[in-house]
Amino acid sequence: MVSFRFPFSFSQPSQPPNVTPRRFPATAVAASVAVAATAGAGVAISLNSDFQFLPTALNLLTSSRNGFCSLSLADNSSSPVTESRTGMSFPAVIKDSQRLLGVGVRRKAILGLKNIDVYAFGVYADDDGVKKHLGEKYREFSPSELKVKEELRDDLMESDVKMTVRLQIVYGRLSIRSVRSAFEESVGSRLRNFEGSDNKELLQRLIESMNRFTSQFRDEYKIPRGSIIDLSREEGYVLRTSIDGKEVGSIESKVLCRSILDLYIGSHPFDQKAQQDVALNLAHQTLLPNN
Ligand code: DAO
Ligand code: DAO
Repeated sequence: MVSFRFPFSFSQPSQPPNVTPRRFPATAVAASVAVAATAGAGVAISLNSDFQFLPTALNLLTSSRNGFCSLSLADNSSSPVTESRTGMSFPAVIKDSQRLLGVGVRRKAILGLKNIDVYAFGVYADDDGVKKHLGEKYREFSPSELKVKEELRDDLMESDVKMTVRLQIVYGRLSIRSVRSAFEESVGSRLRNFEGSDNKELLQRLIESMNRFTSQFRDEYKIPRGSIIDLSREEGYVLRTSIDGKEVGSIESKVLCRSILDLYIGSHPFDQKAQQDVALNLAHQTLLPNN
């Protein structure tokens, strides 16, 4: 059997209960869209195309570029990857076939002042699913062309390739209430993607699935530091949520799956560097030959 080297790259900064079901009234959504649109207007987020793929002769290779070090892992490496800022470790493969494409940190400003690290995250995608759904369409491209192709990430987000975003909680005082409102704020701000009359139905569907999703978060759930939350897209656009391996619920919604993935690998991600790592590793995964 031929052993094929799959050069994963992970960037690393140089330093190292009373639930009241909430609803999204149309007015609140409209306000959120307006705020998001205004906030986004003056911000230009550009993809750093200077991110370089590093060939790997060694399992781990470190190199400095633009103030970042990149960690490269060889193909089939089963070594976990540590997110350098938080020290949280992510397995290379989960659920038998979903491979880690990138890790990052979700930070949030409290009271507009201090930024806290809320959780570290890892983005995983099913090996065969990626090759099957994207391989044919993109086979003419080189890895360096492909890694900057936004359409590749878009296609992955639209597809029903099995994926998981694993969150590992860093901030020790998270309440379910703050998770619920952060989720509403984050995904709510993505609703602008569905603005316009053609998309009214889609917008309505997203709002309904957001409501179903947040009604899964019961106040009695505890998510102390170290908790692992898996947000998995399964076949048929089913979003399955689990906390420390225990299933919390599942919801079928293509638009909700897409909107959640958009937070991590869309064009305005929580962690730009993580999104770039995912883009790079996804490009390589797409171009791997079938076994
Ligand atoms: O204590 O009020 C506070 C600050 C909490 C910030 C919460 C951010 C929540 C982010 C979502 C976490 C998803 C698991
Ligand atoms: O970081 O702002 C954000 C959005 C995170 C989405 C979090 C979904 C968390 C699901 C937690 C379930 C807890 C019961």
